[in-house]
Amino acid sequence: DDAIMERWRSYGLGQFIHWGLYAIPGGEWNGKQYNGAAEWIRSWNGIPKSTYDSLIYKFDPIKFDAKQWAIEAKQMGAKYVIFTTKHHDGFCMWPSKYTSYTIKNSPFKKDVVKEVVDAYDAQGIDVYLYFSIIDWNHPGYQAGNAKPNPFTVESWKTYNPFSSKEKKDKYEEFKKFTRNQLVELLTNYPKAKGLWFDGTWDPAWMKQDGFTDSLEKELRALRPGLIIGSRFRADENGSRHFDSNGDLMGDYEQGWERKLPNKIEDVHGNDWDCVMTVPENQWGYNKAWKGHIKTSNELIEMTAKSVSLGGNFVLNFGPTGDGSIRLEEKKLASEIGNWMKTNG
Ligand code: FUL
Repeated sequence: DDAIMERWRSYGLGQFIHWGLYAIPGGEWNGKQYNGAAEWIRSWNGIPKSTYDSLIYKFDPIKFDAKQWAIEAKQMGAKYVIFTTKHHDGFCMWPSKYTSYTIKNSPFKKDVVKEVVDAYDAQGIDVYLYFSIIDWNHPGYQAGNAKPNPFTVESWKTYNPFSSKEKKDKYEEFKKFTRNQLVELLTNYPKAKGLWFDGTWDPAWMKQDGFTDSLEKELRALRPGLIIGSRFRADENGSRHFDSNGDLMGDYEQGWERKLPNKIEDVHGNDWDCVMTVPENQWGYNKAWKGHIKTSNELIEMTAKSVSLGGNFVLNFGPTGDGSIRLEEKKLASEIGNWMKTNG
């Protein structure tokens, strides 16, 4: 729908928020600093599932104030926000009825997604829901989580991610679960304008049997005008964004992660967004935040460049385990906001 995409195109600047259980350790486990992305700590640090999952009993962000977040986002000049409803660890920031691994069973209990949607909407900021297909908590997901060995163009073509019928059946359950959660999100939060997908690079998800095609149709029928990024479906040829004809799948290209296109030709006439971290590769809260920390001038330049190349620039924030936004991020937001007021 053109009018709807026109609105999307007018955003320019957006805010990304990565917030979940991983904000509690903040990149540190048992006193050890961990170098990878903080939201991946369970996977790369080899933390046993049960140990990691028990973070749920510690999730009590008493400083969380969605209204204040939204006010500050508005001051920064953000026209839309993308919020992590569920990251790879599988923890749901809304009370999903399809799993017990949700905010409802944490000491906090409140529906964070609802608070975020309502607060941002009240400020006139459009809300998009980030949703990870990868779900380390769901047993069915694990069933399809293997790569061909050796992993080559040829081996991929004939690869069957399921070594047994049992695994295939389990993965079918996972697909149903994923479908149910997406329908649930769109039903619970009708104000949300779209979905931003992640974690679709798994063999079982990539090896399509038409499932995501029909699911996409179902979601669009449920919510006419819904905006869906290119990372949802995956083409047989292994591309996450373009089908075998070279056409973009979804409404805009989600391919520009932590990098900007250089010139207009790079975007092939497609709509696109660029999602950017402040330090090198940290989306979730990381106490240490090492490496080059981008300045507001750099971020403003990236915003201007994105807009001049016809895209949206989305700056990431990683609130802490108690629900506050770190001072460094607040400072950047207000500096960007000052520039946006006169130039946005
Ligand atoms: C990536 C994820 O693996 C990161 O953790 C982050 O969410 C980023 C936006 O997408 O693919």
